[in-house]
Amino acid sequence: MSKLTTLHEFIMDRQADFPFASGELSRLLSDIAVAAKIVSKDVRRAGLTENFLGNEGSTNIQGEEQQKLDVIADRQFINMFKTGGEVCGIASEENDDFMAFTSERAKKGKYVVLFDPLDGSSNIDVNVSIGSIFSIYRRKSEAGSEATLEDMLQMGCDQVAAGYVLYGSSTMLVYTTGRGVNGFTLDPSIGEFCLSHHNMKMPENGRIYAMNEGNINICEPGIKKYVESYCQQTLEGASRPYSGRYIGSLVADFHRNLIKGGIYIYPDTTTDPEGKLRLLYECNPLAFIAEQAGGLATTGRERILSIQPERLHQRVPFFVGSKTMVEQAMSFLK
Ligand code: AFP
Repeated sequence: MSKLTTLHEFIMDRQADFPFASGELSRLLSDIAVAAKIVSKDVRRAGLTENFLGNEGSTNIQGEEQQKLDVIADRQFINMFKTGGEVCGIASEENDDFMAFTSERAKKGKYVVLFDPLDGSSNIDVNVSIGSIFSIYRRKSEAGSEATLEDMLQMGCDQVAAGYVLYGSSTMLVYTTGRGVNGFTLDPSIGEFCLSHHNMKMPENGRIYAMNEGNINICEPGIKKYVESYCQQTLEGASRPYSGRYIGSLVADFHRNLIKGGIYIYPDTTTDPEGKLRLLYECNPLAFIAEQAGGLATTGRERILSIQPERLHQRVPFFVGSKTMVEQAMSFLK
């Protein structure tokens, strides 16, 4: 029987890749894993207690109804970051503004974290996979001072690490620090994330497309053409038609495509002219992982990781997945 590598061991081994690292990033990643285990425990019990299911009765900055678990997960992650000492400030999809931590210890923290505590939360009540997504940057402001908006509005290519936790048929944590992508499955019997997907690579091509096709007539004609006359075209030898698969939970759709090959599209529409997904909490972290795994992530026209963010809750169109498929989809927009 081969020896299990726990996430903690893996993080410690990888610390040697960064010769001048002081261990803060390693501790931060370990803190995220602990918060993820606590959220996973709550998600797994969601149907059993009224405290976890249903609306919180509030809306977030984007006017979306907050679910009870959205709020619980948000508090859990914030609490972990606030007390860990590595993070000077955070921005969360669930909160209007960013949060600069005020304790002397936190003000010395090197990092900021931007995150979506529970993505796909409209799926919670129906027991469909959901996820948490995080993105870590080195602060721009001086250590010892409070975090600033400039710390939060950094380009995706400056991410130090990014990852997601998928609460699916098992709970998985997938992350990158810019040296490949690795996936860890939570073994509930020992309460540890264990290395299960080493050096993940997204197949260069695939035959799955994921899109909310209810929007097909309100997005630009090139997308309709790509879906109807390319993805759905019957072409022997070209593995078409593709299979349409849409969970409506970005982390789950992305994870499936990462493993099997595929494309996920959330374009701009006449009702959402900037698209629906948020650059800082959803697109940048998944774009970093996609590129590290050999895939591509664009707005349909430009690389996601090269966008200079202007606002915390900025939205962008999102095309992410297998390289050949994303390039093909983009060619319909030209
Ligand atoms: P919710 O968190 O509100 O369920 O939104 C999920 C999400 O941001 C992303 O995870 C999905 O892929 C996408 O939105 C689904 O959006 P549509 O319901 O418009 O297809």
